[in-house]
Amino acid sequence: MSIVEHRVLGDHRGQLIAIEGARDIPFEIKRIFYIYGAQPNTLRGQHAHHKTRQYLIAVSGSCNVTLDDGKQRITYSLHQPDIGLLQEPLVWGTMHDFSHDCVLVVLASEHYEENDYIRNYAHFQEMFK
Ligand code: T46
Repeated sequence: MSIVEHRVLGDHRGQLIAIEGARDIPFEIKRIFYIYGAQPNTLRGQHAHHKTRQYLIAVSGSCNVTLDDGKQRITYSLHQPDIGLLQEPLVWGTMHDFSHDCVLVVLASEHYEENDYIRNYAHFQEMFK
């Protein structure tokens, strides 16, 4: 779980950020999805993954992400497009406090597979006993 700051390749035309799988983030990218139009008071996520690694970037607007590794819970603020947050497997993630213009892009290490999800927090906690 860590915040990464990316180099901004800007010039008079505007800004550009490039993120390459297995170079700028520690996995090859198999899937990209994004969330937008989330209500400010809504909670997204609220699950962990067995295998999938995720990398989250608020390319527009802002949101908070609370990561819980079974020992500690830390809330990160994603509020600029040049920072991203790595969410490792077996880390419970909750996305919240979305701004109205938030576009949260997620790069994932695996294809979508519902069996990879741990959606019950009690089961998640059991894994650390
Ligand atoms: C995460 C947060 C930020 C797919 O068909 N393919 C996909 O790749 C994904 C991510 C979802 N779906 C389907 C499954 C559900 O029927 O889209 C629907 C909504 O998915 P979910 O309820 O999991 O959405 P969130 O916002 O709670 O969570 C998602 C990701 O699942 C999660 O890994 O970190 O976005």
